[in-house]
Amino acid sequence: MIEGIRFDFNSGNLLSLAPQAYAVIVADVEAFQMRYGSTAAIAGKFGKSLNNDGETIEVITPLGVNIKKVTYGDRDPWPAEADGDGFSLELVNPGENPDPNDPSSWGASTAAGGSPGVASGQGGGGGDNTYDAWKIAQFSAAELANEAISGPNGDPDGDSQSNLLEYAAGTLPKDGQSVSSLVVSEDAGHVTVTLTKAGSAAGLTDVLEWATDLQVFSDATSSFSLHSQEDVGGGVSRVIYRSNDSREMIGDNARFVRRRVDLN
Ligand SMILES: [Ca+2]
Ligand SMILES: [Ca+2]
Repeated sequence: MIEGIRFDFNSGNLLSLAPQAYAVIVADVEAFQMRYGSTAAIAGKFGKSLNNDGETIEVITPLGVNIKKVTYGDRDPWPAEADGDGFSLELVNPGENPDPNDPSSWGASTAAGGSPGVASGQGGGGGDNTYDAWKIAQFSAAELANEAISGPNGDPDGDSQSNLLEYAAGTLPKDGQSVSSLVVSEDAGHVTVTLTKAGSAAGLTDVLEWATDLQVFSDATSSFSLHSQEDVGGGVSRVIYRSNDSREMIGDNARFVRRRVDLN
């Protein structure tokens, strides 16, 4: 079928497929179901893996007739988001029988982890923008089984930023160099707080708190307004909040500012 992997549907588990139905072929059934649940119809297993940089895929009938052939890539104009960041390459309108060799027929999955076995963006265990979907894209099956590593409070890269904060801020949970910062500054007499946010992060309470000492923090949400938001790439924005009151009026309240992230 292709250079990297080969799969014969005749020897698989699924010999027919209804119109517009989905099936997957996977490398490891157990690992797949651990990540995505058992909703997807699994036609069978393949060995090896597809190349992240591009490869040719062919679908051939038992009589050797080529039904589809596509050589995908990972460079422009192919969707860059699908290159190694946990997003999958998906046909945008599969029902319209698009030309698979035209890169514009393809897009990156709406959620990290893709949506194997169901239509794009329709869930599938890894298909929504939740912490669970994010961790599936970030961690291996063995790591997912260990809450201390992949759970929201885990910090496997030892950068003192919990997985949950890395999810909210759009940083990498297994790269200690990939960290987010909270920069408190002053702009025209007002307090500004600059931080990064992953645009896809959902299901979170992500708020600013402040305190006059390091003991008692209180919610500062209503004291700040969104000042600016700038796309810094990779689906991450640099967001600046600005205090509604002047620095002078706030007094000591903003001596300490922190970001609190909780799962809803
Ligand atoms: Ca960390
Ligand atoms: Ca990190």
